[in-house]
Amino acid sequence: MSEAGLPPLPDLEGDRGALARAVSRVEAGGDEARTLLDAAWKKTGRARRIGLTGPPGAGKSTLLATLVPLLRGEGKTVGVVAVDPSSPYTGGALLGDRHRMARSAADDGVFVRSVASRGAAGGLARAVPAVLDLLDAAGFDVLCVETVGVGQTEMDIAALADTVVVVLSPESGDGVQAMKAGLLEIADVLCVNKADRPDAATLASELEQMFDRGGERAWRPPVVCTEGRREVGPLREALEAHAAWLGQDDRLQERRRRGLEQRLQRLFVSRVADHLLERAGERLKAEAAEVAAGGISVETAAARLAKEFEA
Ligand SMILES: Nc1nc2c(ncn2[C@@H]2O[C@H](COP(=O)(O)OP(=O)(O)OP(=O)(O)O)[C@@H](O)[C@H]2O)c(=O)[nH]1
Ligand SMILES: [Mg+2]
Repeated sequence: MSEAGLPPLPDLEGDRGALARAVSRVEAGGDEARTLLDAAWKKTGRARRIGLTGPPGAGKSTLLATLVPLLRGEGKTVGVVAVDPSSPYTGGALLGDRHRMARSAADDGVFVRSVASRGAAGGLARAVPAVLDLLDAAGFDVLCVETVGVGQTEMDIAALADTVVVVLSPESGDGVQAMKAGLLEIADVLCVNKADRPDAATLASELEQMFDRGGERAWRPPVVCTEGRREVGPLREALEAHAAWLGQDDRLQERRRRGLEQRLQRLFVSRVADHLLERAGERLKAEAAEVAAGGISVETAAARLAKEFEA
């Protein structure tokens, strides 16, 4: 069916079906997605954006499944975007998160969407920021995005979220891993989940010490302990505290401005890269063959190509 007759921005607030279709259009990308996003853009900026990241299995989805009803209880509408790790076999989205959040599924004030990362090399799926913008325009009060913090993605989430929650669990040396991966640097709230496990308190105090040694930060991230399935109150409070802090002066505006700049930069670079790869395809193969034959180093081949396609 042709979409040409559709208004630029359908009734996203009143019609959940229309919203779901609009999200799919945005995910598909291209001109149609951009028309929609241009129309949605001026309605964005109202939603509070919370990002949850952390190692696989730390309890991000479980926390959200408890936090979302809490927010609903406060009268807030909530959009959830879960970015699944792409499967090397199918590239499709894993639906686990969806099922776990089924409790909220019957509620019209909650919208849950799984987005496949589809191998967007080293970064968040390109569509994720756009989907968040669309949900923002649709009037949701709070937007939550869950990503697995294992690679580049954590840096991207900092550009998207007003508040980044890094979720760790006392298992498998999460604390040390997180520090190595640079996760602590982007954390606005540190959430030690699985507080029912014996080592949780130790991990929490280790993290406190890391922050104490880490020098002055304008915002010292609170370390909170949660039990994903039932006790998320401390996380809720920490989110409130960070929101209050962001509300002072023009901190929130400044953070969002920097985030937009970063998004723009990434989109620009990935477009240019796509374009160049397309143009340089044959030459790349030829250079690779020469490298393989032992003629020149990879470095020299890359420099040569870069110079050739510079303009
Ligand atoms: N004991 C205990 N188990 C928990 C707690 N929170 C979550 N879990 C369990 O930990 C496992 C992983 O939880 P998820 O919520 O799927 O973790 P996740 O961080 O979303 O995992 P990925 O999406 O794969 O990165 C599940 O079996 C949960 O039931 C908790 O507070 N205590
Ligand atoms: Mg999950």
